[in-house]
Amino acid sequence: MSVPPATPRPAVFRFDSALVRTPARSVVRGLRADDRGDPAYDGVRSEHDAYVAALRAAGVEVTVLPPLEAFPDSVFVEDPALVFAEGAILLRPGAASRAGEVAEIAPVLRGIFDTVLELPAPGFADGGDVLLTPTGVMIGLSARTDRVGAEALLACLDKLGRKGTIVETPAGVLHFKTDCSLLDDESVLSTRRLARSGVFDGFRQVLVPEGEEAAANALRVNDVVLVASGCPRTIAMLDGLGYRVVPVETTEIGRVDAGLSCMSLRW
Ligand code: CIR
Repeated sequence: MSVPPATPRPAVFRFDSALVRTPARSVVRGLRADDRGDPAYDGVRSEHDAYVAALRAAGVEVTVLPPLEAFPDSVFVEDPALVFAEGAILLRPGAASRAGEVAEIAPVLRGIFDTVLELPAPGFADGGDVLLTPTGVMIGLSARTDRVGAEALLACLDKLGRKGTIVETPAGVLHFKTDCSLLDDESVLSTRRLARSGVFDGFRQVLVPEGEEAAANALRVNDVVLVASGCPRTIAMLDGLGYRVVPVETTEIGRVDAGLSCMSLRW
């Protein structure tokens, strides 16, 4: 009997589909580490619209879910679930006010994926702490993702045929991916404080310039890299390295700690 050749997985930054959620008016009361004032709702909406347009321009079919007023942070769909081409995992967000977002996104994911796993209690894990790389899935421990949650997530990933490793997030950093993103098959964009931990040894490391730490949460989607438009030195650096950079404004949504990965689920 001949064994069919294994189908190689496409590059981890190749996506056909994405889910996003329209920001609720309550987004102005979203969680934040430092209070720099509430975001203006209209500004959040137009930044979100531009983000969706950038994903579509990158070749992704984007499904827009309706706003959830009861959940101010529900625009950040990356945190309550993880998705891969082979299935989804419903997570347990570490912020109490966000726990109910899982029940809201669960039926949507069950309608899309044949396999939907559930992270078991009692641990917690946020999708913002999970970085998919060509060599495996990194899970950062943080104030939102605890060791019990991370270990339960390793078991879920194993069921999907994915290998995970548990790493540390620098103290005071919201999520692991607040400080990093994948640029291509061998390169990561990282803050200096995260790279210093050695977590990316083995990768080509591109460091964001001092003062532009917010740029580290970029988003590689197909042939382009979405980067916060308020970080011109990072944009120039990536441009100089040959990446096709698409600047996306995050001024208002950034007041509630948005990055570019956290506003979509992609597969
Ligand atoms: C929160 O604190 O949960 C939201 N205000 C921001 C979440 C950002 N998510 C992410 O980076 N994955």
